[in-house]
Amino acid sequence: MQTLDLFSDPISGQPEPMGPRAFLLRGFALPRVDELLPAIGSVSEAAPFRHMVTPGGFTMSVALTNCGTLGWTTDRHGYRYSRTDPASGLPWPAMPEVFSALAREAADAAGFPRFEPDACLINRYLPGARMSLHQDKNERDLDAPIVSVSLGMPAIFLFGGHQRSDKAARLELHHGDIAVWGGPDRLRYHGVLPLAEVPHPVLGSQRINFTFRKAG
Ligand code: MD6
Ligand code: FE
Repeated sequence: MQTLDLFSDPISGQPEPMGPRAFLLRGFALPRVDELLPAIGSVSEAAPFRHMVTPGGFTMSVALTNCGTLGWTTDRHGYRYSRTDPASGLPWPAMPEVFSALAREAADAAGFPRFEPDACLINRYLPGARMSLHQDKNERDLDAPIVSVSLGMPAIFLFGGHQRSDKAARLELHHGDIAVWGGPDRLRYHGVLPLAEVPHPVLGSQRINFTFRKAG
C-alpha cells in the first residue's frame, strides 16, 4: 500500500503529490541530461521541430517533433497519432534507449510499474511560447500514465481539474523535473503560461518538454 507524504520536501527527493495519482519528481532526470541532450539532437535532425496548425486554424507557439512508433500531430483536420512524420512521409525516429529507460524508471517511482511508452512528443518553447489548457485524450490507452520531462528554462505549469473552468494549481517546473500522472488524474486539464526569458546555463533561452505516452 502506497502512502502519500503530503508534507514532502522538494529537497528530500520524495515525490511531491499533485493529485491522488499525480506526482512531481524534482530533479529526477538530472543524472541523464548528458545523454538526453544528444538524443534530442539526433531526433530533431531526422525530424525537425516545426510549428503545427490546430483544427481551429491557429499556429502553435510551441514547436514540436516526435520519436517512437507513434507521433502526435495536428492540422486543420484534427489531432491524431501517426506512424509517419507528415513533413517527410518517413516513420518517426526510433525512441532512444535513454528515453524509454528514464520514462520507465520515473513511472515506476510514481507507482505505475511496467510502463512501456510507444510515443514521445517533444515540445520546444522559446520565450513567449505557451500551451493553453487542454486534456490529453487522443491516446487509446488511458490506463497508462503520462511521463513528462522538463529541460532548460523554467515554466509555470497549470494543473487543473476535469472541467476547463476548474481552478488550476500553478507549479514551477525546472530543468530535470519529471511529472507523472495517471489513473483518476489522467484527464485533468493542464497548460503552460507564456515562457519568461530566464536563460538556462546549458540550454540557453529555450525550454524542452517531452511527454511519454502509450498511444496505440
Ligand atoms: C509542457 N505538457 O509541460 C506541456 N501533457 O510543456 C503537457 O501538455 C503535458 O506535461 C500531459 C502530461 C504531462 C504534460
Ligand atoms: Fe498535455
